[in-house]
Amino acid sequence: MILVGQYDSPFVRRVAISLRVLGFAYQHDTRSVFGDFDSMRTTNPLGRIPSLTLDSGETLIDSVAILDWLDREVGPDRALTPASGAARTRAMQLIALAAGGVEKFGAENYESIIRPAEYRWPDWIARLHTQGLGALAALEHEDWTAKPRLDQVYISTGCLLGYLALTQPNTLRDFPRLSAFWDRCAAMPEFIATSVAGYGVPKG
Ligand SMILES: N[C@@H](CCC(=O)N[C@@H](CS)C(=O)NCC(=O)O)C(=O)O
Repeated sequence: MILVGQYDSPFVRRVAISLRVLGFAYQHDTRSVFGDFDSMRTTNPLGRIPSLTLDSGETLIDSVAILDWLDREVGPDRALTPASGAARTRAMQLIALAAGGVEKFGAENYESIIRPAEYRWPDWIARLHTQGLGALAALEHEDWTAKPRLDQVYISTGCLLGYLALTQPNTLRDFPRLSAFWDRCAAMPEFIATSVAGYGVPKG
């Protein structure tokens, strides 16, 4: 299997950590969505990451679809998200908050880092930040010490927090439970193996 995309993308990172937790070996293709845009579009028509090329040669795109495939591949007993019922509904809601937070803080970072300064719209950037904070506030209510192993709620939330630690660490200061959870994640082998020294945008 080949995982395409750099680990500064929390969507790539949550796939990488899921692969590791589930015991899948993979190669890592570190082409950049920005620096290697034309090449990336030959892997994913949307020109974004992550993609996962399976041993069959088929390429899956989008972390949601990839994580769904991984869970089905290992079966319900080992899946990282409950297969059905209220437990699945609840997990999917928390994962949606985590992924939505990544989308909003990610868009904020793109708007404030990539967009040329003269074209930036402060009100829009503030709106994106408020939306991201909404996800953090909702997730802060959860008990982040309850589960003994990494599941998809923990992995996706940990990747959101890791992204914030990398790009805007001060944002985490007002969320003590999430900060403590991030400290735990950052010490786990799966997170250490997928850590990056700096934020790769616009290069990565
Ligand atoms: N819904 C997608 C979102 C993927 C995504 O937004 N990836 C970002 C990196 S974090 C990307 O490729 N951005 C470059 C672009 O969209 O031009 C997923 O879950 O995989």
